[in-house]
Amino acid sequence: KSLNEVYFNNPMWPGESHSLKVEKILFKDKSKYQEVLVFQSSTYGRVLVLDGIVQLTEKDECAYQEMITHLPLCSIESPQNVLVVGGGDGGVLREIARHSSVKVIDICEIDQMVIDVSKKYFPQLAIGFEDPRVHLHVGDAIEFLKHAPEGKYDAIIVDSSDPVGPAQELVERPFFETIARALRPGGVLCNMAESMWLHTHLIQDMLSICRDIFKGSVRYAWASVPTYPSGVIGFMLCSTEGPPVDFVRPINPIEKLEGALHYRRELKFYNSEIHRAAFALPSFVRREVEAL
Ligand code: AAT
Repeated sequence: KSLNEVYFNNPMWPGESHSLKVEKILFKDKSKYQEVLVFQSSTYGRVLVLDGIVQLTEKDECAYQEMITHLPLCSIESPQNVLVVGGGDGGVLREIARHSSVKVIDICEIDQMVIDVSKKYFPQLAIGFEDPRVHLHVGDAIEFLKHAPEGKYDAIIVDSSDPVGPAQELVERPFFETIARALRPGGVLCNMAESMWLHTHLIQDMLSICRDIFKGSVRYAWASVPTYPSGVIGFMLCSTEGPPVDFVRPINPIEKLEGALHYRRELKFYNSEIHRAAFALPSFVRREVEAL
């Protein structure tokens, strides 16, 4: 294979690649769903890679996990029932657990190998599984949501991989319809929503589907995550019809929640100012979002 074929052939970001120096391969195996790799990098700590795509590094996982969790949970008053789709590393669970109002944390991850690998190599993320409010379901989230009780959840967080492989259907209309059904009126969804530099069309498609289905509000936010393609990641926030949700001004600020800032470990990235700032969009993105 030529270097071009090796480095620049991912359909999600053709023609570019980001590299990290490998100190040591710690784990490599093929699960039923994907290739799972863990390596020690020289500058970002340990790295989890699925099918050749970086899912997290020890150094910058805080930015992604804290944002995808607290953007939705701080936007509603006392969230109680929360569902995580994907997220088998446990990092999002760790963040949800900071919210003492939460009573039930369901998680549906398709790949048992991701969970096992995280428990072994990323204990500071997998600690999320130790919270007694967590109920783990290993299976396809598409099926799980089809059978979820109507109106059960206050918030659903979709921490899924890119839409190639097992996450393909997680960006399609029927999936969003089952999410809306599983949320209570005025419930919120936060969905991983790719890079504004690379995936304009994918983001526009998700936005127009969600504007159709979620009759409350739909907003796009973003944050810097250096090891994701182009160095940023987006989040789509949606609410169902019901008590109105103003995502831009957190009604349930993390700074006022008892113990939340320090629960098991200090918050590293998220605060209320970052929350509000995440919704400020560059002009080209604003035009694309408004053009719909
Ligand atoms: N918090 C780490 C970030 C991730 S991990 C995404 C997880 O979603 C993986 O563990 C994968 O196994 C799981 N997953 C994929 N498809 C499904 C499905 N159909 N049902 C349940 N779980 C699923 C995401 C990083 C984003 C990277 C951005 N480039």
